[in-house]
Amino acid sequence: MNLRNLAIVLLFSSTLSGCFSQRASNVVRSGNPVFEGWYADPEAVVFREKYYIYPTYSAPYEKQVFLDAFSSKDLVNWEKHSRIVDTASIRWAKKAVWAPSITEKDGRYYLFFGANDIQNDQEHGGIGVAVSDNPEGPFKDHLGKPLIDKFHNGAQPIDQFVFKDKDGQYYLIYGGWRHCNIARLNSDFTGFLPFSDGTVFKEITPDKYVEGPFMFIRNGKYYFMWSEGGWTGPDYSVAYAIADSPLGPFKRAGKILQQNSTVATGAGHHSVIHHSAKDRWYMVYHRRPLGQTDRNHRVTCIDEMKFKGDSILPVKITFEGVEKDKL
Ligand code: FUB
Repeated sequence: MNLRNLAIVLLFSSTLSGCFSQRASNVVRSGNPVFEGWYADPEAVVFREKYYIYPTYSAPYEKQVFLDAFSSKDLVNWEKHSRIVDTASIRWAKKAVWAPSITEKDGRYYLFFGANDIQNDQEHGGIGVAVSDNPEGPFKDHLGKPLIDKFHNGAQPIDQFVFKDKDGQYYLIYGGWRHCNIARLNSDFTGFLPFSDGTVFKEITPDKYVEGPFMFIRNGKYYFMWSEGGWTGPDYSVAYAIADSPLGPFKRAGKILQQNSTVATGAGHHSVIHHSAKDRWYMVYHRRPLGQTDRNHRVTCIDEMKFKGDSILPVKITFEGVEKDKL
């Protein structure tokens, strides 16, 4: 185990007589960040009894030409899987390979990503999809071209999240530039199925939305989460809404992840994992270490996420991270 990740928690307990005694208990925790390197936009998932994190390699756009992944059996010890996909195999992607989102379908793994940071419909790029038989790659281009290469409803085609609904329908929820769309994926992820009113891209943008959408279901309700503020600055943060349908409407319930002046700034672009057997929830996100201003100095962290009734409580960001939690 990496010594950096060993946080020794000293528990002080008082005796009945009022005297203090010191009881040392070794609690192994992940530490934050959970692995070394500048990595942002982490998507955490569980595949084959292992936790995986798929982050953006945080660097100048021209150097963002590959994705690494990380796996762990316990949230504490992480193994790096280098270059699970790169622009040599995704020929249309030239730079800014961002914000992976992955799902398993029929034994294959589909990795959605943004590339090229297109600024208008004349530029080439957008959201692509790569496929592999192994969550650790290597991934190959599924289409040989982007899946979404145009702006719809004002949404820049970046920051995709692939969501599987209760009925088995897969959706792509995505969008930068303060607009968020949802679209129904077809069965082989080569395109989209229109909604009953004939539209393909439905806008579901909540108040203050900027980018980085994420969705999960709990107790039958749809929790929609997103990033607010600017990712290059300290105010980047995460808020959420709850609805009865993946299409919303989503009324902003409040902020649940943000900077802490004693821990880190720019905490945002997150994902959530649920250890269902223990009903533990984890927020996996990036943040900027205190005193750092380089926009790319973003590191991947995990802290526990708790609920009160249906509401999500504000997440306490820590240096210690989370306790060892085997699947
Ligand atoms: O990492 C590149 C971009 O930064 C992402 O697409 C945004 O969400 C922001 O985190």
